[in-house]
Amino acid sequence: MTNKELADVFALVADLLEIKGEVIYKTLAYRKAAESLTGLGRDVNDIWKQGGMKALLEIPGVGTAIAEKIDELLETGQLQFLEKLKKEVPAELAELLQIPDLGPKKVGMFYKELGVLSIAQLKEAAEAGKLRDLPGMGEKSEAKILEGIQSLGRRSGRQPLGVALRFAEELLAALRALPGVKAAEMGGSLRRMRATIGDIDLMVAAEQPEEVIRAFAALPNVARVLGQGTVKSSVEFHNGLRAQLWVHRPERFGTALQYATGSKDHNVRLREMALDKGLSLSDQSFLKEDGSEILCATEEAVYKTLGLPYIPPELREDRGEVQAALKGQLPKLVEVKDIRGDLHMHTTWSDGQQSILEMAQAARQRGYKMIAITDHSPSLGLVNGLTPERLQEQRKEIEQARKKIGDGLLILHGIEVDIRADATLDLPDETLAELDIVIASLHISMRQPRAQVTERLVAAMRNPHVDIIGHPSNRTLPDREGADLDWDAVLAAAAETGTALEINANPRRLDLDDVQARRALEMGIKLSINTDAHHSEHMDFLPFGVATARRGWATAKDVINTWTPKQLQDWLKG
Ligand code: DGT
Ligand code: CA
Ligand code: ZN
Repeated sequence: MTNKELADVFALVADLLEIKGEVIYKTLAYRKAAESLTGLGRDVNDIWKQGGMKALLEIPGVGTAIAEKIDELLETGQLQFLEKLKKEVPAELAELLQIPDLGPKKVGMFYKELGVLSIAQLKEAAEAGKLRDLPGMGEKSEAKILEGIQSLGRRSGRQPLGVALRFAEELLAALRALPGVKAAEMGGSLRRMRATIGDIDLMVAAEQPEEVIRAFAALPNVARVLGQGTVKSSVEFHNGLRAQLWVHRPERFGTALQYATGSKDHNVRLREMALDKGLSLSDQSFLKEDGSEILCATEEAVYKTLGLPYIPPELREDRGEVQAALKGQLPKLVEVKDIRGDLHMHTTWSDGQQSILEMAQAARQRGYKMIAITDHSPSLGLVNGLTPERLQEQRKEIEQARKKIGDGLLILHGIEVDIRADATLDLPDETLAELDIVIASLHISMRQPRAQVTERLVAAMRNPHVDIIGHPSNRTLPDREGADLDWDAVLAAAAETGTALEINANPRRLDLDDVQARRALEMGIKLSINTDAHHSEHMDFLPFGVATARRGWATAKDVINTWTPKQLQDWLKG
């Protein structure tokens, strides 16, 4: 069994236990084990063969009970505990948990009351109006389930950028360490920093491709080889990700990397330009009409041959970048080093994990000049939201942190105020007026009809105290769609009120997305790239937000986080 298959068994156990009605904490160990196995860099089979039970216990998140179960699974391919559980709770039911917003309690109830065993049966029951009369249900929740089932049909099978990028970096490090490897880079959507990734494309420059191909297939976390040629290999890893590797000779690496980076539409555009010059562009070279080749070792050389300046990968989507390059009008894109501060973060005052001082110290260590502490407002039932009274208390702690940190870091006292379902904000105006910075965000009732949910954002922007809209669509990657917003109306209101729109850098969000960010910039709207850190380590999310802004053609001056503290404070006052 692969790591992924083991992880799937434990995830199934957890799901079935929950449907059966076990308390959550009993299922947590299984969830943790599943997560740990998925992220593990080594093959569990090897660990088990070399060190047995004792070695299994050294895997993070694996205790005695789980280690025994892994041992049994690897020994027999079966788990008695799961087989018994399946007799009590049909395993098919776990599939129903994929429906967004449908929890195990309801799944269990639909089974017991109506005998529903599959998504198809649930759909039938919902369409026949049989769910609405069950306890805790109604017409609305029945409609929501139908909607959820429809959204399942749209699932992409893609991975969030953050997951794939971290993994690909490890692969590159392994490839670069191989003898004879002159260069190793990622290509494809990963290099273009798309928000989600279909598969990982890797490019290596080496004289001896066979050796690289062989070593790649033998990497410890490869689950199976899907295809292998002399210069190309395609594999699936234990975590379920797939990767393609191409090996090219160093003198052809430029054309190869350019080709594999794409996008396909960008490549088509370049190929047309080449043809106009009597050249045929491939991943190998430019082929002249007389049969001779122009070789490019670098991408710069590829673009130069076409009479173009270098085009950054994030722009290569055929959204006008080639035309802009021809006119010498490519934007000078914002970079990570331009960012002077993070303006959205949480502390132990609400659902964050560290104190104000700890977050401030971490920010200073990163060389930031400014941060904003923006905990949640009260209406989010699940967190310890800040009432006006607690905000007063928090102000004192902010003052103390300012004294300890000194002048090098501007600490703004802010809030992430919830936009309620009725379009009002979750704190009174006089409270918001006292704060240095206000982010307003949608968290609840985001499935309201378009006009209603749009009006909530517009109303928030019309409030004179609101400076930024946080994660505007409230999507989560890879597959939970955001609110059904009328973007024309949202952007018009942002432009009119001078409200900045956030690009939330959390790789599960990347919200605004690149397309809306570009539209916003064309309308003169400012962007704010923030990590929404709930722990200082989350400040590491910044590059994902910057990449999304770059894909939206943002320059440094478009992003309020690149401004000086003085500029930012003037803007906040204005
Ligand atoms: P993904 O994997 O779905 O996230 O998206 P990409 O962009 O990584 O696409 P993928 O993996 O299918 O192909 C990698 C690159 O190979 C792509 O960005 C451009 C290049 N490519 C693939 N198919 C074609 C093609 O038919 N024509 C040209 N010119 N390039 C292609
Ligand atoms: Ca790809
Ligand atoms: Zn937040």
